[in-house]
Amino acid sequence: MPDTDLKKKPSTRTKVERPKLYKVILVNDDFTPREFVVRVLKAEFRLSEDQAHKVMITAHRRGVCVVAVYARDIAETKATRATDAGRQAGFPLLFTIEPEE
Ligand code: TYC
Repeated sequence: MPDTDLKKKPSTRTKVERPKLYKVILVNDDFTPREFVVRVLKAEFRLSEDQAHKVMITAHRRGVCVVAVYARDIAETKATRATDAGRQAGFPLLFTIEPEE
């Protein structure tokens, strides 16, 4: 029996990490029109009119609202695109991302 067992099988229990999820957060401001916020939420996050209105009004009243949760690259892309849509229309609309607990 050699000291090193060359026939040892590789572990079949390789750990697979679940990708971390990120929240996309809508931030309130005093300038972006409500209808514009709703339009962006529907277009970028595929929310219904009703869902989009609820998210917009929650951010309006409380300051922020979680829009949706995604893998990091998708959350970053959607937050950037939605923020850019506001900027292109001349509004300070802001979406940020934050890791889930
Ligand atoms: N507070 C804005 C207004 O009164 C509407 C608004 C809601 C803007 C949510 C941004 O994330 C926001 N026109």
